Amino acid sequence: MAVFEGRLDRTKDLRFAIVTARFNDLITDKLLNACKDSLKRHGLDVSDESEQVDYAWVPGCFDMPVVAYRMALTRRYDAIICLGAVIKGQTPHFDYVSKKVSDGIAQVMMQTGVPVVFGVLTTDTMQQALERAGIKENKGWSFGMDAIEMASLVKTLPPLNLGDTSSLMTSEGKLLPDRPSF
Ligand code: INI
Repeated sequence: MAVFEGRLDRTKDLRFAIVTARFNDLITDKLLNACKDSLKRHGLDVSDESEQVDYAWVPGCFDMPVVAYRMALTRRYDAIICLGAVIKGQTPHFDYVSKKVSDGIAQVMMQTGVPVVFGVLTTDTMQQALERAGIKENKGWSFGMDAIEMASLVKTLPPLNLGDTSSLMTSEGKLLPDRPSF
């Protein structure tokens, strides 16, 4: 029997990209700060000179999947963390944005094999978002830990058996993902 699980205490060789939405930056700045704090306290270098963590900014959550996809295709990162906040307003916009970002991020993960943390708050009110971004708790902290756990878990899984899908591989044996359909 084999049991596979991620570890939180071996972060020296991990690399992450954090993609943050500027929309609702009152919330996303707080998520990012807590996420960086969590990575730092688990031993990662999050400084401006860091070789371990890179940062990308997108206008809003809807724009995240394409940037996460490009980051994943670089094969530079063990996990990607997407941070955003979609807050319900008077129009159905919330539903379009929240569905697209959740579906898009799931697709990026499945089509590239790179873990992508869904660090997007979806709330009815700004108050609920604030409660999850610092007033009661800060989910940014756990999004950082989720990234470490998933990156570490994927590294421990048995090697891929690609069978007759070798046409999907590069000459180095890496999987070539299909184009995403989002
Ligand atoms: N983007 C968000 O990140 N959160 C929101 O709540 C939001 N709402 O409600 O409109 C939002 N919209 C912008 C969208 O993500 C894109 O940036 C924009 O449509 C340009 O592609």
